[in-house]
Amino acid sequence: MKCLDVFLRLSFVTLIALAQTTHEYNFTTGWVKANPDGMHEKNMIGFNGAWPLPDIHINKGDRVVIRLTNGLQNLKTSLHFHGLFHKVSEGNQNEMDGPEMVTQCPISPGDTYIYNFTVPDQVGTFWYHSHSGAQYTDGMRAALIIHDDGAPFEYDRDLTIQISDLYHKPYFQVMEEFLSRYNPTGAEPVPQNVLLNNTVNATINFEPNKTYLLRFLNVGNFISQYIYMEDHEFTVVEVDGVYVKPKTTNLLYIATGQRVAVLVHSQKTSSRNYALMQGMDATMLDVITPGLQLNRTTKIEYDSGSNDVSEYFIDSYKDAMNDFYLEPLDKMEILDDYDYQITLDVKMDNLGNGVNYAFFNNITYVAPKIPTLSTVLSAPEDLISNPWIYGDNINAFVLEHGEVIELVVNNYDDNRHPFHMHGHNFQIIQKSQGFDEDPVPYNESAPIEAFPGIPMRRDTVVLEANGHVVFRFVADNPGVWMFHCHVDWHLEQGLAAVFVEAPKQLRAMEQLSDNYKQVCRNSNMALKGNAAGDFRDWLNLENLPRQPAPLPEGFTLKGFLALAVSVLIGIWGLYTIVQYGFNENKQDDEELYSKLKKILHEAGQLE
Ligand SMILES: *[C@@H]1O[C@H](CO)[C@@H](O)[C@H](O)[C@H]1NC(C)=O
Ligand SMILES: *[C@@H]1O[C@H](CO)[C@@H](O)[C@H](O)[C@H]1NC(C)=O
Ligand SMILES: *[C@@H]1O[C@H](CO)[C@@H](O)[C@H](O)[C@H]1NC(C)=O
Ligand SMILES: *[C@@H]1O[C@H](CO)[C@@H](O)[C@H](O)[C@H]1NC(C)=O
Ligand SMILES: *[C@@H]1O[C@H](CO)[C@@H](O)[C@H](O)[C@H]1NC(C)=O
Ligand SMILES: *[C@@H]1O[C@H](CO)[C@@H](O)[C@H](O)[C@H]1NC(C)=O
Ligand SMILES: *[C@@H]1O[C@H](CO)[C@@H](O)[C@H](O)[C@H]1NC(C)=O
Ligand SMILES: *[C@@H]1O[C@H](CO)[C@@H](O)[C@H](O)[C@H]1NC(C)=O
Ligand SMILES: [Cu+2]
Repeated sequence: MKCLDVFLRLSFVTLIALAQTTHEYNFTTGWVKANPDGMHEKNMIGFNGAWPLPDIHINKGDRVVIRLTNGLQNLKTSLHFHGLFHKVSEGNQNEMDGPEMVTQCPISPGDTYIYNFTVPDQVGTFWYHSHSGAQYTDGMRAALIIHDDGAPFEYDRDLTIQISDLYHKPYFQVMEEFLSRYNPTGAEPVPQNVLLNNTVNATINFEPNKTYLLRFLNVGNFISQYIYMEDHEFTVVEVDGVYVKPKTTNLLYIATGQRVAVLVHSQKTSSRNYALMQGMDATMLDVITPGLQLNRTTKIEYDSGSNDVSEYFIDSYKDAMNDFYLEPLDKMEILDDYDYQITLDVKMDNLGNGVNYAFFNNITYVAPKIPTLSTVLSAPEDLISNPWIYGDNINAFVLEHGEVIELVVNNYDDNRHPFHMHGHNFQIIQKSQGFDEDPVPYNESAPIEAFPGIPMRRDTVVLEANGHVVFRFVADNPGVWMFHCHVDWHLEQGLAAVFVEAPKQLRAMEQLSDNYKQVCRNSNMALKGNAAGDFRDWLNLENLPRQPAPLPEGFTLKGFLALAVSVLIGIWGLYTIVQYGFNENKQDDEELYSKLKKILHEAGQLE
């Protein structure tokens, strides 16, 4: 990795003499052997032969140029800059956002995509990661820190700390086993470990009587983590790139995609070491596999001579800081009412192939034939605001420029989901607790809590089990922006929507680069057309890629298979299960189900 610092001309747009530094990187992806937890060697996705990937440190106003060459032999790739706005009104381009099939074509093996953008108005803790499949699970991710000379707090040292989960198998294999009819309940893969800074034996050095800025980022795929430290208090000062009124706490809860920066004042004098703890949110696990270590200890080293630290436990996780009660330092008030309300109901269920999918409003996201951005930029003027052309299975919503959007997300699932919005952060105006039994959707006539006068804003927010959240934001950033669960397994199950924001304004300002077009050509994707790739009949979605058909009426696969399996084990033993179609190659689904049904009829278990 090399970084060229090039001073560009004075900015004549703002008429202020601003020296802009360009940080230039040439990265080639490739598999790198690693053993992150000391228990299992596996291939991780590195850049230029090295893993972990480098953190990127820049200053407010700088330019970043990354030439990303795909050196993986048979996988496509992409890079997303999590939390950045890429405002076209500031000279940026929507095509720099990264998610494949949304704002770019996937980068084919051997091809290069140039990410080239500035960060005019954002500071704080961000990160970058692949946005192709669940690829970043295998390490294609690192921090992106935008330093700010004018930060509203002081500290002696600044440390970036990634936390993540680790799967021993390659991500595509874990995904195949997960999205399978042999996993009809959709039980998420249980990670083998959690890491801190991509290892299990990081040491953090502290000097006495100093103030540290610790930037925690959860760059994992799935599991949320609690963070706490023996005999040290956290003062939260920044969350997802938003400065907040300082708030002290002993316990942080950080879901995947989220960032929390805290000030920690070290002990006045000290001759011993302390424990920094990571705790898995075990409520997200369907099963706690034997031997799974839920807590991990990292040494805060004051005195390198003294012994290792021992685990340090707290009584309960109940008192974790609740981001709903944070307040942005800029005191931006709640957006007055809304112009357009969008409600998304989250549900998990099986489709006819027996696989468990995730749904917003009964629709599971299936990527279109060409990136949605290509559709926006090639559509006939009179159809550009018609959500139909973007496909009826990507949950497309067209937002008019300047509208206040209210986004209601109701959870009809009993797991937590950290929802992430591209291109924006949003005000959190309602955030319910979790519920064990019946889902509690948002009731506009009876909000569970008074709206906050100065709501917290961030780009990734946890939706609690069976609960709801309500967000507001202004559609002032023309672009195609994805809204999705940041549990990558859930994203792969289809838990995503796409906001086509101010398409007319976008088209007036966005010019697809030659590089964008080249990458599309090399992945055999047309540059014009609707979601089905049709540019003759724009309303025809016949060739749209689709999810499998639903299960027949009254037929819940989950219950059915559970019953079938238990009955079969009871009657014929495990051998029979193998005989009766749990043999991927020999049976198609219809056959499998009719056989199972027949067996159950005979056993008198099903009328
Ligand atoms: C990156 O690659 C480009 C194009 O191949 C080359 O011109 C440039 O010098 C390289 N930059 C660095 C920092 O290696
Ligand atoms: C932990 O650190 C030791 C000493 O630096 C090193 O030899 C070992 O490989 C590390 N283990 C892991 C799992 O990183
Ligand atoms: C990056 O964008 C700037 C501004 O449009 C342009 O001047 C520069 O040539 C671009 N760099 C690359 C490597 O494309
Ligand atoms: C974590 O790793 C990054 C490099 O990836 C390094 O810059 C940082 O200092 C490390 N953090 C700690 C606390 O050691
Ligand atoms: C700690 O630091 C503060 C400010 O730098 C200083 O005033 C104080 O004397 C220090 N205390 C000790 C015990 O070193
Ligand atoms: C993990 O940490 C939590 C919180 O400190 C504690 O309650 C729990 O007992 C620990 N679990 C294990 C298995 O050590
Ligand atoms: C989803 O499907 C269910 C059952 O068919 C139906 O009751 C419900 O209204 C649908 N929800 C939406 C938002 O379309
Ligand atoms: C919503 O709240 C209003 C006012 O309390 C109540 O009358 C109504 O029944 C509630 N609606 C639902 C669906 O619970
Ligand atoms: Cu989720």
